[in-house]
Amino acid sequence: MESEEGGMTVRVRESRDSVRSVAMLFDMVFFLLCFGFLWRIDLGSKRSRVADSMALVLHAGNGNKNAFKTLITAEYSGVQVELAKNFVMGVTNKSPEFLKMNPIGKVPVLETPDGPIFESNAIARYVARLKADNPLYGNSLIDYGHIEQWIDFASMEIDANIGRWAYPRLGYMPYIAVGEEAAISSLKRALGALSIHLASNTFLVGHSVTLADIIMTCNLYIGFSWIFLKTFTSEFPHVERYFWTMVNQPNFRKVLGEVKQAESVPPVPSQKKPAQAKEPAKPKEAKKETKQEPAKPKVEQVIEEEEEAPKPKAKNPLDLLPPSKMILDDWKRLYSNTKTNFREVAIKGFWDMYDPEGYSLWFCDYKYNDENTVSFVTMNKVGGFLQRMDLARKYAFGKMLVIGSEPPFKVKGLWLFRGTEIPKFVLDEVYDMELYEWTKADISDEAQKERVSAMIEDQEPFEGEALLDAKCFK
Ligand SMILES: N[C@@H](CCC(=O)N[C@@H](CS)C(=O)NCC(=O)O)C(=O)O
Repeated sequence: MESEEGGMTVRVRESRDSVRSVAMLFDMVFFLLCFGFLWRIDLGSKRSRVADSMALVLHAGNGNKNAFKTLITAEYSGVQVELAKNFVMGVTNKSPEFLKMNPIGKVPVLETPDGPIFESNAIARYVARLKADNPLYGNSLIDYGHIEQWIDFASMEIDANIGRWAYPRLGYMPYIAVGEEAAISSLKRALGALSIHLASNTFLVGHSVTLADIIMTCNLYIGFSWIFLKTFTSEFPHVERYFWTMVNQPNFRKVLGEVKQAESVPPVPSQKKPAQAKEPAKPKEAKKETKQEPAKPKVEQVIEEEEEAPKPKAKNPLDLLPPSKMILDDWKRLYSNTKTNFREVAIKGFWDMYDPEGYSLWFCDYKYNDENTVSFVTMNKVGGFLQRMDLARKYAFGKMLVIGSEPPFKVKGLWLFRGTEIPKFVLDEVYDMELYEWTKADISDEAQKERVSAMIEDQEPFEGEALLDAKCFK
């Protein structure tokens, strides 16, 4: 009996347990359905709240290929995105407000009602997802997988190798011949594979533009615009066909405008390598003989920002100033030709020629010296500034000193400008000007006059410190 009872008890308990399990299962299914439904509503309403809100603000300069990814995605997705107003590369992205959005200080960053997002691919993905069932993400799970596959390929195999080839030539990294060779060889391997895929596919995935095409095209854009000559791309005919088809799609054209292929590869910049930079300064004579670097292409458009320096206007207001007894070219010639007794010949000659009514002297002091932690990056930064000053060559002479034997290095300079003020077109068009504190030299003050002489001469030690580099703009 007992055992039967026991058996009965067990059976009853088993059947009660199974009823409870079924009930729990129902509860769970019900809960999941409700919760999932609510979650979907929540995501849907968030999506529409963000998509319907005012335009999302994208922080980047005009012409940044990483920002293009988002702007093109927004065109395809019907999402409003606008570039932050008054963004100045190198200034805005170093501000405390910007660093709160992206601690690494790089652009682009997208501001959303739910907080900022950095990393250009992540931003483009987010904008694509603001449109429910966006065709930019394909029509199936496998499409989605392939889209992500090509996005990674575009970043790791294409963009990274274009960067390793182009950026040293554009002055953003030290140039190392074997590094360039390796980058070109990896790039050829990737473009070869891409060309084979595109031989039988108009788009990377499926039969219409996807996010993968947008990211791939923006990455190829830097290559085609700066470094891929026709002789190089003709080895990859399907990539050529693909690229030109994509950049001519209306939504791409709206953002990229007309795209032109590079006609020459930027020359290798004649830069000091980091290792050489630590060597003691060379004797003055040797320094003076150093030729001015050949004009390099304007690189801001590629990495930083893209604020292209407009060409000098035909009639510069400085040409309308009363004639000066100081002939700038005479001074530049004296500077270049003085090989010995620099103080007695060139510096004395400078003060004999100097006309404070027709010219002015300015000290500049870099505002962010604590960021100058890497010698060659600091020197490249100064080199970039001098390239951008190219438009003032007829009206200016400058010396830029990189000071210190240990990081952070200080950057200080001296500039001679035509006119008694810093020319307006220089302030307007050379964004680096804002990165420096400018003080007019008062040459009635002997100490300031001596400082001018010391800077022209690259006197070392300068203000008690060694010189890492001295660049001349003439
Ligand atoms: N992986 C990042 C790269 C961002 C990046 O390198 N941005 C450059 C401009 S295109 C920049 O902000 N450079 C400034 C710096 O390095 O301080 C992305 O895709 O957003």
